[in-house]
Amino acid sequence: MTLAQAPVALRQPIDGRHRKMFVDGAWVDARSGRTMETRNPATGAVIATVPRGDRQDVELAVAAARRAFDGPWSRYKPYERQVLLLRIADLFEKHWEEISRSDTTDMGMPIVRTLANRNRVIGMLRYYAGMATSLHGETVENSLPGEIVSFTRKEPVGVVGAIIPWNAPTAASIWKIGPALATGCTVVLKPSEEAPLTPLLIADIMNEAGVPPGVVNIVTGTGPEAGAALAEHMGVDKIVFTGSTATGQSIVRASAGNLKRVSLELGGKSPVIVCADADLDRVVPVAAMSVFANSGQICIAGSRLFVERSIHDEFVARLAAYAEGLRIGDGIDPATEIGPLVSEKQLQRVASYLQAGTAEGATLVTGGQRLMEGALAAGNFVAPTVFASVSDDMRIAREEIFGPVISALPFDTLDEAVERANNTPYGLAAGVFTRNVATAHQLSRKIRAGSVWVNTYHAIDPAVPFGGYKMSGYGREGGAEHLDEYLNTKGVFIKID
Ligand code: TXE
Repeated sequence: MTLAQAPVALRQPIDGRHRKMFVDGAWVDARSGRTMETRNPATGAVIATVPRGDRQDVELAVAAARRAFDGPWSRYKPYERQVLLLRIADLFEKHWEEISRSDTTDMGMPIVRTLANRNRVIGMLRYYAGMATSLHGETVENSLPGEIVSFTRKEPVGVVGAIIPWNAPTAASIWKIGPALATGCTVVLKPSEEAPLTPLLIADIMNEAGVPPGVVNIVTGTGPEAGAALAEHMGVDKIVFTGSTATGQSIVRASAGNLKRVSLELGGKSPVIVCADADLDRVVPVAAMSVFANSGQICIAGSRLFVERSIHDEFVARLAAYAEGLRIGDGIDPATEIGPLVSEKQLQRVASYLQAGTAEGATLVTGGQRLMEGALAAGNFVAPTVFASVSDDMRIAREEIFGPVISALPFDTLDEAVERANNTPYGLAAGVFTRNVATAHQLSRKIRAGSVWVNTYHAIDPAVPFGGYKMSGYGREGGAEHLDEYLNTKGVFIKID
């Protein structure tokens, strides 16, 4: 058994504001020499430049990943991969504050939230570490003539291309890199151009932990350049993607060249159903934060809020009061509950939905505008917004906004609520609030979504599969199914008579 190489402490070289990307165990610039800027969305300030990698850089990274996969990494035993993952988890613990600050300054998520994600992310790493030594095939009884032993083997799929969004860079990176390391795959990860800095910090940690060169590569660049090159690449065996449904569709098309495996975690328009018997004191904050957390930039945002008609008006009034009490500002301030949107582009997108809501006849109960007072004017801040009198056919009730906008929709019967909740091309998540255990069971069965939360929201655990129905994607992250996404099953027959 070759022991995992000893940890090295090699910190990423930072030249002024410039960072490099990580390919084949080295910090490099794009072959073209081009760079791109990343900004702090709370202040508008450019905080760093990173390489604008493209097809040539993807080529080099995939080649490095292939060499590592075929070479030294293939000799790592499950136990050694486990040790490595546990070491990475320990280093995440050590560097957690730095990681949290990086996410907050690069994409705006409040520091209270980035810090609080610690156990979830480190828990994922330790879960994958545990799974690394639990991978196994099966012996299978066959009906063939003669004596033939048959069994299955689980083998790593190979080089994994991971394309991630900006709304949760740390968790998204680990949900891709963790299972790859556990199963013996190698990775080329392309962060979002809106938030590339934490994935580069994660490369630093991988390096510090002693991950061999070429096993984890980070190529920064844009979607149409670096992302598309990765999705099309004939040397990539699998693409794992989190992002918009439209980009997911283009990735599926791009993957056809070599029929690489694809798993997709895409957008959502998740329903939250509040029954009249629910405990409103508890439900209002949960329903509000199911959307407003991370300023609505969450794939599982419960943005269609179905409220039983008898409590609708009171619920909406309480929700608006809660929204108005939230502290909005630069996420680096520990008192901030709501940070900015990630970019000017996202701000424009959300603003267009705010206009559409009013234009299509919804009632604006609170919010509805960009915040421009004092220091907020420099950033991309939008007031937490509640629309009432929304009908199912309005754009704000149908399309993913990815902003702090709740559409409240009254309902009369549970059957009607379920039918309307399911009347969407998406199926990522749903929430149900009720004190009736039969209702809880019935609705959690009938809702067509990959996760259903009853009397809670946002519960995500590394041991429980997470992913979409319908146009929210396919494949699961979390649980044993997650590792299967990174494994091929081989059938072996050995004639012994
Ligand atoms: O997403 P994209 P964007 C939704 C959300 C948001 C909208 C647009 O509604 O408002 O998408 O955000 C890379 N080939 N979600 O433009 O384009 C891109 O560089 C290969 C929901 O940021 O999906 C980035 O790394 N890759 C979502 C990643 O894809 C391509 C999270 C995601 O970008 C590519 C993010 C291409 N042709 C946005 N084009 C969620 N489900 O959580 C882009 N990329």
